[in-house]
Amino acid sequence: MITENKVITNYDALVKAHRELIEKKNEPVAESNGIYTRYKNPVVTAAHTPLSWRYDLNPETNPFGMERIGINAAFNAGATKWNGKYIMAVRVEGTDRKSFFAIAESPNGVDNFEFWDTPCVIPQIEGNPDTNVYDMRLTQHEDGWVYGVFCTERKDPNAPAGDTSMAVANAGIVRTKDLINWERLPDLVSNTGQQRNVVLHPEFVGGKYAIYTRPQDGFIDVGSGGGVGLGYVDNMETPVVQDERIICGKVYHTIYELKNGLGPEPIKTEKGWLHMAHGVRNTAAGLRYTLYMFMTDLNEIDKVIHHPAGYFMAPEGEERVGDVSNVLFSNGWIADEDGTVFIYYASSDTRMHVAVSTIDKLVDYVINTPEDTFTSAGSVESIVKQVENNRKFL
Ligand code: M1P
Repeated sequence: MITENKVITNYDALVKAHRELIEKKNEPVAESNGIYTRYKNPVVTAAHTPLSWRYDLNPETNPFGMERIGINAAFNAGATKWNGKYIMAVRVEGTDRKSFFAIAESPNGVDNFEFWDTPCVIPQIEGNPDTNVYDMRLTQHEDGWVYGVFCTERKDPNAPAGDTSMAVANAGIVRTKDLINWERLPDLVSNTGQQRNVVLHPEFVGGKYAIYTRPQDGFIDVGSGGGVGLGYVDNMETPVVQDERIICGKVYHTIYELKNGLGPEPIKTEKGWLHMAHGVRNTAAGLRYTLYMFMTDLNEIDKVIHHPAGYFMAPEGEERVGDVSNVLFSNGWIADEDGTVFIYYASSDTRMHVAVSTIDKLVDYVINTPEDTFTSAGSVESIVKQVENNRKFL
């Protein structure tokens, strides 16, 4: 079982397959709606994680060349451009159900994503360790730090004896200057219940940090909470949210009727702040998560000025199936200097994909797509109006 180079026997084959996967060229698929272009292959999967995370390479302690630490999924990644590279802070989930963060980088944003050597080491809050962490949003703030805001999950201290599933979700916060050394700050303090999908705005607003929230009554159900909220924090060392209010709420019979949550940090454009969020509706087959967009005013960031009807992206084909099927979720995108936007999205809580658009296209989409009228008659009216306008072009 011992090869000449003294590593497990199947190592060379594993390395070859791993390199082929990472270096596989990605290509755009035929554009369907003119708004964005999906790429064919997932950009990061569990199989992209380094072999050294998974295999003990010592033939004496691993004579059968077995995988020792299993990785289940790689999804819900934050993203940013860093030293000219396209960076994702990926939510990697082990077979032990625990998620953690790991940085993967690509030279071009669409393929060749390779994980850094080791996962991110996130310092713990003394006396209150995280049980599980996930869905980091990266924000390069104008204060000079890169912040990572993520969900920290712990067992609910009020769970009745014997209940081993009740949990509490809140926003954990770290910051870094190199994406390697992370400083842990206190968890967010808000007065509106549990929090998930919390995102830091990249600029100061009136001298304060602005933070998008998603208050919820329970761990899964948002209850009377819910909606994309916005509040303000004086300093990140004592992150107490003030003046939190909902700027984009749940609405009956929409794709965000059950819950919603902001995706990545917003992109600043000449026309306003571009936002992407996920909306959740109920169906006979369970929850369906799709992505939608809206725009807020450049100065009054709590004012939604454009909100196209319906979803922007929904699960298609193989994206529809995974650990939690019928889910698209995005918490990372990168806007390049030339206006190209790389939209990183996860499908069904399993793997990462990319779709590419431009700021001009997304702004046009957000401003010129008809808004929701919230009734079937209103939807028909929007179509009839477009047909009438089209007559002179036919
Ligand atoms: O399973 C779908 C998503 O569910 C949660 O999102 P939300 O709080 O909006 O329901 C998160 O756990 C997310 O990670 C997951 O992708």
